[in-house]
Amino acid sequence: MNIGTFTIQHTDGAARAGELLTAHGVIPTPIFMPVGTQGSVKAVCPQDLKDLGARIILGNTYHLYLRPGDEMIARRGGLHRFMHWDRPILTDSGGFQVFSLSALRKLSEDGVAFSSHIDGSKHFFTPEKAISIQRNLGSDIMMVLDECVPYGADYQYTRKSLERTTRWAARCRAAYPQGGGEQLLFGIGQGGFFKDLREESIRQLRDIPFDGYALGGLSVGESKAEMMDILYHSAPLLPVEKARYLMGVGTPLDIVRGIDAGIDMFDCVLPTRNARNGTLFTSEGKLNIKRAEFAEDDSPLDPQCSCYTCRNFSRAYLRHLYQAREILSYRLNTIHNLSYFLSVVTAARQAIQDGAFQSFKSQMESIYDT
Ligand code: PRF
Ligand code: ZN
Repeated sequence: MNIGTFTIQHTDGAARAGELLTAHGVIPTPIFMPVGTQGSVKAVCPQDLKDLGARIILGNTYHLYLRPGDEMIARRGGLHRFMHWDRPILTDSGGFQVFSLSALRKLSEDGVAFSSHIDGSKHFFTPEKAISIQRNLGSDIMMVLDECVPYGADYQYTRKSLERTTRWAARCRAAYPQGGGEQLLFGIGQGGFFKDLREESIRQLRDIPFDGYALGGLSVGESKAEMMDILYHSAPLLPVEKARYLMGVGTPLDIVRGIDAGIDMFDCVLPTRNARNGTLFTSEGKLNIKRAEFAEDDSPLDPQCSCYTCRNFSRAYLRHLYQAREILSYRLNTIHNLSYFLSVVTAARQAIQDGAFQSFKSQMESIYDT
């Protein structure tokens, strides 16, 4: 089979169990992608990620371009070799990070000018530049440069913005024509919180041949109800035969609902970031390891979990590490949270195969309320 081939093996309602073929191997879907912004999934080694069963990780164009530089990484054989990770990598295009991290950004038809959050130096991203950086990084899946419209943007602004995002997507595709190499390129739908604009964005993007299609602009400050409304409205409009990716989402329940809406791929900093502040996701819900009630609790963090952390350490020990600000706290907590998020998508995949996805979803809704 060719790189880029997406096959759907089972469906259960709108939920799909499939496989996406990339240059560094097959990704089973639904999938959760741990975030490795700067060429490292914080607090864990590539070997840990393999032991956890991670199949693909995410890297960021914006960060790696600024430091250490995409050309520096290219001279070392690309991001896989540089960070010693031989499974697939997806890179975000930089657009979203420019808007969330950099100061003094200025948008024009040609691209976005911004200053570095590290040293204030000035830079300019165009769609072509975003592709050239991701080519240097050598990611398996590249994302088009887009504008993630801020929450609360009005109708006119959102319409103008999504049209420009489509033109940028076409320029990204032209800079890297389909079949131009071993890397895949995904389009990104925007349109804010207006259903007709979401429809328009996807309709325009569908005319450009991408290897997969993402929904951007969600989880940007809106209520859960608003996000779900747009998600369930938009996901079915994405091409059915291509991989679908919900960017930067979300909680375990958001992911399960995303799968229910027909999404295949997810990424979020939640498991890794929350691990470092002591918030742990378990088969019994969310738990904060700081709490006094765990001071002498000798039970495993999650009795249902078979990760390295849960097999070997008590809640009392994990609380102690957290209180003492030991580096190992970050590592053990991250191993568990990633293991949990990966187990959720694995269980969802199995439930889809078994035709039991709705009962799986109900079970998740009984554990988590958001
Ligand atoms: N666009 C890009 N990356 C993203 C987003 C987006 O809209 C989001 C929104 N949740 C997260 N990451 N390029
Ligand atoms: Zn665990």
